[in-house]
Amino acid sequence: MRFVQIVVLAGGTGGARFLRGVRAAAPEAEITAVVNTGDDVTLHGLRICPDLDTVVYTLGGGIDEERGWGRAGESWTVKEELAAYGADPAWFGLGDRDLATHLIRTRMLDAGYPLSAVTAALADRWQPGVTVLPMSDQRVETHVVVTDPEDGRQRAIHFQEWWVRHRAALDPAAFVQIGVEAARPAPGVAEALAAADAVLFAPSNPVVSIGTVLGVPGLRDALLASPARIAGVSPIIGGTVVRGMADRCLPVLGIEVSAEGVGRHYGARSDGGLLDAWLVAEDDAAEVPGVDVRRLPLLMSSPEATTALARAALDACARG
Ligand code: FO1
Repeated sequence: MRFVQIVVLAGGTGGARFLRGVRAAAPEAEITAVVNTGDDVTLHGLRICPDLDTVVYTLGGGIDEERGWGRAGESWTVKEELAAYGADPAWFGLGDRDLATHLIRTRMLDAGYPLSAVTAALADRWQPGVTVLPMSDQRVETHVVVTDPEDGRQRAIHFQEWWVRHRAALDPAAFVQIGVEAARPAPGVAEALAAADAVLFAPSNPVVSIGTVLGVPGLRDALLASPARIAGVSPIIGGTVVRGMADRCLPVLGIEVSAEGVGRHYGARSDGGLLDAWLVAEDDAAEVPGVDVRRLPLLMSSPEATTALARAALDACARG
């Protein structure tokens, strides 16, 4: 089946790589990425949107492939200078090239442009070949409730501090999406879903990436109103994550760290959930009642493997 309009819900690195595969598998299709903005953070006075930047850099050829975030050919002079001043936080790596993105984004946001317009302006330079939409133009920030090891008291820290500073070592008690109640899907999201003939969940973090996107009021309804079948790709292979910290997040929501656990969490469209199909790794068992479970190699170990995975996800959306 030739797809005309594809929508992909995505987070950061894994989502961006998967999108590269979708673009290669369906070069003739209109692809819209609906990207998580819960990781966004303001540091040193600049608004930073990690998942949007990772998607735009990856599809535009500017990403540092080894790190999976930030710019290729990066230098860290400003970071060093900030550290020399003792300017907090020192734990977040702001590259010199990457800073230009944050300076432009912050200036445009301060001038009153919505995040979707800012993202389109930044993407214009990179020509990602897909339409990159933030999940919402309203600010939504994921904060993590942790127990402070020093005094045993609970406090909320920004997701970036939990992940970048503490490598998710502090046990999370809860994830809170600050501001999500007042958020709405960004312009173009509902329209893309209404016109879609395939909707894919990238193998991104089901809690803080895909979960945050699904938590935007109105987004689930727009998904379920779509004429397209919805196929997801498991971010868990053999009971563990390929990268990131989904294994630290899933238990907080009582979700088993397995392809089956995540598939059941998203649920079958036929009984109040979202999935029509669920792609899991060859060695993973996954009983997800009401969902068409397909086994195949999931590791995005090469462009060819990623394209094959994307093609399989699209095949799972084909009718009949
Ligand atoms: N991740 C790190 O592990 N260390 C960093 O210093 C870091 C800086 C950074 C700067 C800009 C950006 O867009 C992403 C950055 N990331 C860094 C990755 C970021 O934490 C993740 O991309 C997501 O937020 C989690 O998936």
